[in-house]
Amino acid sequence: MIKEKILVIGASGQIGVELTLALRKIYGNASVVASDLREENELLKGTGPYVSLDVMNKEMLHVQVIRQNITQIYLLAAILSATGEKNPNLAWSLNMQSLLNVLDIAKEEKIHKVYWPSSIAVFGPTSPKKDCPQQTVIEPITVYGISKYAGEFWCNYYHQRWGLDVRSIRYPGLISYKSAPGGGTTDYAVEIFHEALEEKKYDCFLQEDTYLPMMYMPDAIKATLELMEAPAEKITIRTSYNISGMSFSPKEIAAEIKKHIPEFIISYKPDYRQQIANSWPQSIDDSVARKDWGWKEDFDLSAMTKDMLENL
Ligand code: NAD
Ligand code: AKB
Repeated sequence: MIKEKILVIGASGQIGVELTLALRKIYGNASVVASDLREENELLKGTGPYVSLDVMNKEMLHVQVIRQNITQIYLLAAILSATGEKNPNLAWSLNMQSLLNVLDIAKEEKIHKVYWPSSIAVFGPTSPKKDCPQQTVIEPITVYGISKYAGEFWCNYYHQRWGLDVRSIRYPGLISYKSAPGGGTTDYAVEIFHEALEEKKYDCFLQEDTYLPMMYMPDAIKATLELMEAPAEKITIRTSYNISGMSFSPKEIAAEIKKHIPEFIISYKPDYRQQIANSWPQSIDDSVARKDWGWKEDFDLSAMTKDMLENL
């Protein structure tokens, strides 16, 4: 059996920390190299190798891939929806160039597998709101969504043209307690827990009835590992897979938190992120992922809320 050596780019971010730890459990600490532009996350310290790396510097990235004998790359560096609208040029440049650098090096160095996440942000106001299907009208209105949709087609292109085994998931908004979210529209669903515990109140930047697709981090990690471990012949989607966990509104998550913290109160002050949220579907049809590689979530709103409050 070939010994895999994995490079995680963006390892200090919300997903990167937990994914790196999960990969280290499977492949061994020394076989998973964490990397990021920012400093090593506290939770990663002492658990395995870390290199400081700017994914935009293609030469440096190439050197690391060769020097570390990398066989798989997980690319997580990106600028998310809300921050992207504040600096569209930077978001486009990072989100596209990082992917093109990785795909190019992966092709040249015959990397076995590449993972790159897309997002429900690819969908726009003309996509179906409920149970949004895998293949549908896709007209994103954020620079983040545009970059993700273009990225999906680059992944598909490298697979079709060069045979690169690149795989992807369109994550919903992710909720976690280990590492903080980084500038998304769905971040309210993490902030609300911190504020509920510390202040017993939360001023939400989305309206009470804004339903969005969401997922608890353990499910997102499970989906990522399952997709990456599935036999190649099971992967029929080489753009990016829809996956679904749960769907709720700020009012509903507040009611769930209130079951544990009765004095908790929520108020609403929608800002520019409301328009982004309004453009996305409320729920996702993930039947293709279920059929192809057996996807099934473990957490619903009530199980996730209980686990978040216990762990924070
Ligand atoms: P994050 O912002 O928390 O983490 C991204 C990490 O990338 C950060 O640690 C940052 O320092 C690093 N980074 C930025 N520029 C870099 C560079 N030039 N070189 C190296 N590292 C750099 O983001 P996240 O939430 O962990 O998201 C990871 C991926 O998952 C992204 O592609 C994102 O679009 C996607 N995604 C996330 C969510 C979510 O809810 N968190 C939902 C859908 C898709
Ligand atoms: C965001 O809100 O930008 C992310 C995402 C859904 O991609 N959480």
